[in-house]
Amino acid sequence: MSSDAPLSPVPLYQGIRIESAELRIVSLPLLTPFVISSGTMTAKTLPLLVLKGEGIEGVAEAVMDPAPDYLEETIAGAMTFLREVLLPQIVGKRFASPYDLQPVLSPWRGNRMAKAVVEMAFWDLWAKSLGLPLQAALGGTGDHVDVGVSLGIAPVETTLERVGAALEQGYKRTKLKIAQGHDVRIVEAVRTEYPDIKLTVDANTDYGLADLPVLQMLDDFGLDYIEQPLAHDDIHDHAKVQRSLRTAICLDESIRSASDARKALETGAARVINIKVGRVGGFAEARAIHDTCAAFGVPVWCGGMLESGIGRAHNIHLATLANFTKPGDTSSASRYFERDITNEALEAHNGEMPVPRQGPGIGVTLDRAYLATVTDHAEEVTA
Ligand code: OSB
Ligand code: MG
Repeated sequence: MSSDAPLSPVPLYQGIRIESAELRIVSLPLLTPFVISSGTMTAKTLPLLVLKGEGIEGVAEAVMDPAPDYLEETIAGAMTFLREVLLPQIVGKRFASPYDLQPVLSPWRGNRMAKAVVEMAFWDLWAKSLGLPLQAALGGTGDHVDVGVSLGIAPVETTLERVGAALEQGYKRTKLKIAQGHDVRIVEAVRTEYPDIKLTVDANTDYGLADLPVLQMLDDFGLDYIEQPLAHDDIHDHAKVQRSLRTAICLDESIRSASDARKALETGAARVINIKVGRVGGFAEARAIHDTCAAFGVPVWCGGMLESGIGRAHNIHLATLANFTKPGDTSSASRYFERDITNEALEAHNGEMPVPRQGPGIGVTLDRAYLATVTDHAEEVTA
């Protein structure tokens, strides 16, 4: 049947005009200092970005530290780059999807953590505008993700207590931070007490090729993987070490992009990859790394940077993608903070972290009253 009535045109999707950006620095005290080979954290300081448009807010946090100890970026550098370069290029403009941000972000070198916070906040805004959970916009499924704990460097006795507590709570994998002189002894103690648990170590770049004998000693403990033993910017030498080990190497710091992942997997530098969306420049790159690894038959897992509930929510949604087959680092926020900046508590039960679903997008909301009390600095970028 045809009708004589003219077809009514489908309204064109206009995208989202970003009206303004709220940029903060937030400081949350840590319940216990977190010690890794490259430094000790007693508080989590994070840049928080809220993008506003179409009456909706998209939120994300950035993962760089005050000092360049994990990777090169710093909070001070990122704040300048965001305030003076990236945010003025997007505020007052309209974007139909997160991919339309790439022409603004990709011309600039590096600074993937600063780019990520912009891209991630827009994904939240976009998913909310479509009425979708972030997970669905990304292509993930399921109502929870499997998680383990990351335990900072501590004396053997303390470590054994912490491992015991994590296992009692049902966490699905235990990751021990190691450093030169704090490696074989601690792994041996944990392995002796817990012969069958899923155990990994993370060196945060503390070793060099000359330390191969130590890494070969770690090879005897049935570890699921050894994370980032060598330099942050070195894929090549990881390939050499991987050839001399039975245990898989997992790369974290060394993987900034899908092209890094391809190079690492082609050269055999790793057999597992840790994806942190905040490290690699956002969800577009995180998904590209995920897909590259899947094509190589290599599993990935979702790392963490002691994020507040905002960053944790982003991580959980990402980790529902199919190739995140190993337990991630997004454990309960209450392990780190007395109080979080989200209204919703992100708590794992039996090693399963529920996907937050308080509305569309990231599924958690800012506790504005508490946020105000933990904000060190706030500014607004308007068109
Ligand atoms: O290498 O994964 C890392 C924390 C700070 C810097 C680097 C790392 C970490 C963690 C913490 O391991 C994981 C978490 O968020 O619980
Ligand atoms: Mg790591």
